Amino acid sequence: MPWTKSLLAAAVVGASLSAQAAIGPVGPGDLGLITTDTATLVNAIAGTNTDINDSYTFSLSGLSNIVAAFADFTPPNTNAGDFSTNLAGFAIFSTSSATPLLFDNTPGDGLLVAGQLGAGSYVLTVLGTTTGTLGGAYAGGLAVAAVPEPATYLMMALGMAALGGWSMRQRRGR
Ligand SMILES: [Ca+2]
Repeated sequence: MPWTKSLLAAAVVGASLSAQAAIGPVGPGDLGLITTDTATLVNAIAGTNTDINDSYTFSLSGLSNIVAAFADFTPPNTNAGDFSTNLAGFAIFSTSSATPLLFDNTPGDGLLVAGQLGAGSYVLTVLGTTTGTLGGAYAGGLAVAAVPEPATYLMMALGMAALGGWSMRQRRGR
């Protein structure tokens, strides 16, 4: 493959993949605008039988694919006691509605959601209770990837067609 064609192909692939960045680890609070990022969300809560009701707010500028997961984080026991959590579930709400859009309240098979959300402001809530003598902790992730708009697909298709035509001309010219 001629190097100019390789460069062109690399540019087309590069344009179709947005850079994936990392946020955190961060505790409850405002994550700001997320376009295509993976946020690591963690918290440690002191005391046995302490209710966990943590909120993470974020906003999206357009239709996005969302994957989020949470798990009890249990470090090894120490002489001072143990540290564990009973997570009940988590949910993502629009800030303008009390109805969860994505949620998993069945921790037995793991806590995971996947779906799409449009532009807007959201709050992700984590619920549970600490069960360790020292308290508990959890760790989770929120992965956001922008869904390409139809115009982007059209540009990619035109780019592919241009590449194809260029390649045909090259072969005929030989
Ligand atoms: Ca589940």
